[in-house]
Amino acid sequence: MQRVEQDPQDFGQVLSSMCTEPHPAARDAAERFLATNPGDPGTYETVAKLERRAVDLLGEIVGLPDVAGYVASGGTEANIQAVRIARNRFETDTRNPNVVAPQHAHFSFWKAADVLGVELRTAPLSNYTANLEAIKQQVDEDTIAVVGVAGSTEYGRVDDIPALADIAADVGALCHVDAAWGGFVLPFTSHDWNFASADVDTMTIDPHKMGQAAVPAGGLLARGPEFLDELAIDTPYLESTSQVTLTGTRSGAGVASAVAAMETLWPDGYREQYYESQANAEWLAKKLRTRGCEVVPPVLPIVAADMPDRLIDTLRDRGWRLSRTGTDEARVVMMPHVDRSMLREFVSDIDDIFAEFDIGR
Ligand code: 0PR
Repeated sequence: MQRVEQDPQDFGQVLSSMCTEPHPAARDAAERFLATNPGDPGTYETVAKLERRAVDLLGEIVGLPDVAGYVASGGTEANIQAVRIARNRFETDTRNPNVVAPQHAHFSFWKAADVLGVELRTAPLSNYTANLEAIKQQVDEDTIAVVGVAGSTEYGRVDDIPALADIAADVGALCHVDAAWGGFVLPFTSHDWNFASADVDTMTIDPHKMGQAAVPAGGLLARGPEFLDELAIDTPYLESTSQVTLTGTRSGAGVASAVAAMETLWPDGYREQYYESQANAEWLAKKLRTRGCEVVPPVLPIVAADMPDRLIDTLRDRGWRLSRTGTDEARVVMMPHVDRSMLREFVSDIDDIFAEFDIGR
């Protein structure tokens, strides 16, 4: 049988991932809790308590200290569950439920719509954020949720969350904010994105992205426990009597590492990381512009730049893990492992390639 590589990749050339090296404290906690299951809180009490601690810490980060929620497998599960909350809440009111989201909503909402049998209506953007007029045109009396994105996957842009929450309230729908990636950088910006600044009902925020926890550690949060009650399923033979999560057995490692990361880094460590990542984003944007590439201004630490196809292909051949946006820009996500020295190597490779081939800049 062919031998398969047993070591994980290193992060030295990973430019477009939203995963990163977990903080050492998070790595250590994950290892200690590998064989625990927060899905059975009666048996695994310690990790169940840690999960409540994780939610409390997330509550501080999102401006709602007594927030309800749980540690999910990731942003996809949290988004699916948020749509499920809305669907179940309005089950008796509407036969054709729809969710209205700006076009840059993550593809997990398409999964949610498919699994839950709701219609997903997307509205065009203007200047990389939700166009409020277009959203208004899509909502109606069958709308169960309006989605806002706080840190879009491709460009790191933030929708006008208070305005979207108002639109949701006008039609009696819930407002869900997807801050899966942005949630750990937005507290240090002036954006209105959280429960304190708008009538947000549910939110996705993932410790396993900018939170520097081990995978899997996502977060689903809700303004109150009654929202989670919409998800409750009886569990007759467990010591606990019901479950609100989508998956059954869950990762205690993810929960413990999320707590360890947040206790270590909130708020000062995350603040420093945000400043460093944002400075790196602006540094790279400038370097790329002076090399003739058009760059989408990085509002949060994600840089998207138009690069010649041949440049991108050659960078990939040289080992850089670089993805492209839907409109083909190269996209660099300033995760904690993407530091200045790595970016210097990246830019130096770009210069090399420009020199080697006469690529039109
Ligand atoms: N919401 C937003 C705004 C996201 O960016 C993502 C993932 C999700 C939800 C879904 O989160 P999970 O993947 O945790 O379920 N965004 C990244 C993406 O789709 C995920 C990713 C992570 C991709 C690491 C590649 C990678 O190497 O691009």
